[in-house]
Amino acid sequence: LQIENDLRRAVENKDLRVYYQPIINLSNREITGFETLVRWQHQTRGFINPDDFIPLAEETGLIIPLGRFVLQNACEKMQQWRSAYTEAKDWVIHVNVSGKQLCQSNFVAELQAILKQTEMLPQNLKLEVTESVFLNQVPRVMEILHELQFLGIQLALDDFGTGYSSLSYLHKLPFKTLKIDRSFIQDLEINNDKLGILRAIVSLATHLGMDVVAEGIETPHQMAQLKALKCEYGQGYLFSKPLDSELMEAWFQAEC
Ligand code: G
Ligand code: G
Ligand code: MN
Ligand code: NA
Repeated sequence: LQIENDLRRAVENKDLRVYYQPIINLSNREITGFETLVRWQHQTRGFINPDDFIPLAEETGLIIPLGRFVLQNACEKMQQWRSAYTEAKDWVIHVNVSGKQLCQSNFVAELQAILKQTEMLPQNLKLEVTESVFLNQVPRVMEILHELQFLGIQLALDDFGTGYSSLSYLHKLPFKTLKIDRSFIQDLEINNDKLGILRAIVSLATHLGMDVVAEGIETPHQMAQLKALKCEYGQGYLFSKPLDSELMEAWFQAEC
């Protein structure tokens, strides 16, 4: 397949860009961290979004070198920012990790090597996984998640509410953070059911001692509604869309 060869070459040549989107404390609008989102800079097709190549990367195993590249870049950038900005002391960098990547036999060892090499503290890294990682190899996934927790790396359950949300496992797993999928934040102004679901999710997470991040906040009204529900953190176009590191730095200097 042409596209597969292109992706293989892109990973080898590092024709990938790492974008960052701020995660905001809704009560004081301070930055608490960033989510890392990869883009593929294709030679003829321009920027390709991850939804259009992560599945292929998973199928072909290219997710392993691709994921390593993203982690390495994210940790390096976070360390640069930490030394450049006083505000950055407690920032946490979020990195998406797919099931195949997580279950790779030397994932934890490679991650530790990256942390060591970049001198990054494990508590400043948060890995985001979706519920789909539990579709197979549940005992193995549990084991790895607990191993990561033991190392002090934080974990977030991403896209909550879209998948196979089994409430029964939530309290057994070492997730520090619940990220509410943006479909629950869209049309919040006009949809009372969504408000009810959101209230229930925030209450559930809070009772389990988890932080909550609302994704896809686009309007001040959505932000106000989330604050009223005591949702503490958010991300979305209202604050900033995902930007490359140079533009993110410019945004930070203008806003903060
Ligand atoms: O903007 P956005 O199109 O960036 O991201 C789409 C999806 O791609 C997100 O749901 C995210 O989980 C996934 N994604 C983005 N970057 C990465 C990455 O570095 N690794 C993995 N595994 N998934 C990613
Ligand atoms: O990993 P995850 O599926 O949560 O990735 C977040 C996705 O949401 C990325 O594709 C990112 O570009 C997108 N996104 C981030 N903020 C907003 C927003 O405010 N509105 C919309 N429509 N998408 C957003
Ligand atoms: Mn995510
Ligand atoms: Na999400």
